[in-house]
This record gives sequence, structure tokens and C-alpha cells, in this order.
Amino acid sequence: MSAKADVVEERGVATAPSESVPESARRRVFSGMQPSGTPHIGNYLGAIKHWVAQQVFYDNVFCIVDLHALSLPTDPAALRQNTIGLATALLAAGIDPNQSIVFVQSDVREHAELCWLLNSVTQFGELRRMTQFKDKAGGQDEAVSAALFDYPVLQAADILLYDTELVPVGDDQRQHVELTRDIATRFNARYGETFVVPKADIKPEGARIMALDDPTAKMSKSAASQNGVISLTDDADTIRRKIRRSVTDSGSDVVSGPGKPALTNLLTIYALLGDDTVSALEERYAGKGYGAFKSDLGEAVVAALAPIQRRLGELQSEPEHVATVLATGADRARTRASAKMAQVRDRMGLGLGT
Ligand code: AQP
Repeated sequence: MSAKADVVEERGVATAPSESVPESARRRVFSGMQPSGTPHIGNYLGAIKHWVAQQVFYDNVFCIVDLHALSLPTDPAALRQNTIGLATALLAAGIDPNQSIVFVQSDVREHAELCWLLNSVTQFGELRRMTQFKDKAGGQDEAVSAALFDYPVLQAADILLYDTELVPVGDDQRQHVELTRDIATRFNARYGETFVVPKADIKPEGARIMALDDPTAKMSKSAASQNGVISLTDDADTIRRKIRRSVTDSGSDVVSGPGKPALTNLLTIYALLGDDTVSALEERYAGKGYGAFKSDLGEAVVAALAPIQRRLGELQSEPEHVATVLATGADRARTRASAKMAQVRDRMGLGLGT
């Protein structure tokens, strides 16, 4: 039975509690991001920005999920570099390691162990129905790794290890959180109450920022062409050029809506970067054409990324600081994860308790 129907929360940042919540009463939140390339404004607007805003309200665990990145062919040196790069970008964007746990997934072995155990309560048919697998496999099911197929179970392990209550994700991850709920519910029914059954926390806006060169495709770190991707490390001229060259819809009006995927995407990016709503922007650019709109959007993106890029530069010159943050984060995560795993092994009748 699917546990999905009445469970998925849809809330914006604005609906987070208005005052700081005492530490002991904070709800547990787990968020993960793959070091599969340089993070981009889709990752920022769809995920990181919300993570930063919600830090004071929740007990957050932020994980750089390098084991997940192995689900596609990966070069070891590039993986390590991307892992450090992503950790640095998260800190530069405002993730505060004094408030939240930040660590690298493979530094806490319990993630891989729990994945294997959860495989035993996951059905092959459930995994076969995952649309992300179908998208990423691109019809090459025979050639892709088993890890790509099993990706959602590792994600379930990430979430369930920490008694997570909320999982803030983009819309593309909704199905994986629903599967996590099903796995947790099934495990609890079979072995006794062990896991908290989490809810997805999906922001209605920014949930899916599309590629600038193809508004039907999600902006992705691993996209074949970087022309459609604004990375958090792009310099000002590159950002302006990518936006100037972004595809537009037929016509010349700066309007969003059905039949206007490109402008809807650009207006969404603009609105999420600042204080204007999409309709206020439509009004401001009525009759002004695409040129003026794109030029202002370029400047808005450059301005929004400038403080993050400044901090990124500072952090890049202190790699020992980033390494210390990750080591401390891994220690804190391991303490929680090992306690949960002891319980899981016991429930499942594993080991001799030595
Ligand atoms: N285009 C996007 N718009 C809004 N949110 C997005 N996210 C990713 N792309 C967009 C959100 O970022 C979080 C971390 O994602 P991830 O790195 O774990 O995996 P992903 O969704 O597969 O991200 P990418 O950038 O598309 O990477 P690759 O190219 O490696 O697949 C998630 O909350 C996701 O929703």
C-alpha cells in the first residue's frame, strides 16, 4: 500500500515558524545534494536558499551525497573536487555549521549499510516505477549501473537514519520521498516501530528551474551543455551572456503561463531572486520587449550571486576550515546514525551483539 496520499506537505519558506524554536523542540530535517558537478541557480533557488532560511527553525542535517554520485560513471579526482566544491558552496551560501550538521555521506558508513538492509524490504517493482530512474537511464536499462536503480533506497537510508520528519526537496524528488515513506511503514510493520515516517516539504515556486537553452529540461549540474546552466561560480560576464542567449517563446511579450515555458522560467528566476512577484515583473516589462528584461535579469542574477561568490573566494583560501567543518559534521552524524543502526540490526536479528 502506498503511504503517499495525505502526507506530502506543500509549504513556502514564508510559512516556516515566525520565531526561533527552542533547540529541543526543533523538527528533524534531512537534505542531500550530489557532488555531481558545480551547483547552479536551480539548486540554489530550489533547495539551498530554503535550507539556509530554515536553519533556525529546524534540527538540520545537510549531507553531500557522494555515494549517490557513483550511480553514474564518475572520475575519482573529479568526485573529490566536486565534494569539496559543494561543501564550500553550501557554507558560502549561508549554511552555518554551528547550527546544522554538514558532512559527506561516505564518511558515515551507516548510510551504505542501512541501504542494503532496506533493500530487503523494497520491491523490485517499486524501483522500476521510479521516473527519475527512467529519465536518467534514458532507455539504456541494460547498461546503467545497479546503483542507479537502487538510488532511491540509498536516499531512503539517508533520511531514515536520522529520524527525519521533513525532507525539503524539489518537485522532482517527490516520488522518492513517497517511496521512503512506504519503506519505513513496511519496515515498522514487519520489525516493530523503528523509523519516523517523514514528509516531503516541497516549495511550490522554484521547485523546478529549467535549462536556459531548453525550458522543457530541468537545469542540471551534469547537463551536456553548460549554456543552459548558471553555475554559482560563473563570473558576471558569463552570467550576462547566458541570459542574453537564453531561448525565448514566440512573440515579444514578457509574460508567463501555458505556452510560455521559457519566459515563465526566466520570470520565476527573477521573482525568486528578489522581492518582486511574477505579476509585478510582467507589469514592469509590459511593452518593453525581451532585451530590456534579459538585461535587467542578468544584473539581478549577478547581484544575487555576488555575496555568495565573495564568500566562496574567502573559503577557497582556507581549505583546512572546510575540512574541519566536514570532519566535525561527520562525527556528529555518526553518533546519531550508529545509535539508529544498533537498533535496526537488533530488530532484524542481525549479528551476535559483539
Ligand atoms: N533545476 C532545479 N530546480 C529546482 N531545484 C532543483 N534541484 C536540482 N535541480 C533543480 C534540487 O536540488 C537538490 C539537490 O539535488 P541533487 O544534486 O541531489 O540532484 P539533482 O536533483 O539530480 O540535481 P541536478 O543539479 O539535476 O544534478 P545532476 O545533474 O547530477 O542530476 C534537490 O532538492 C533537487 O530537487
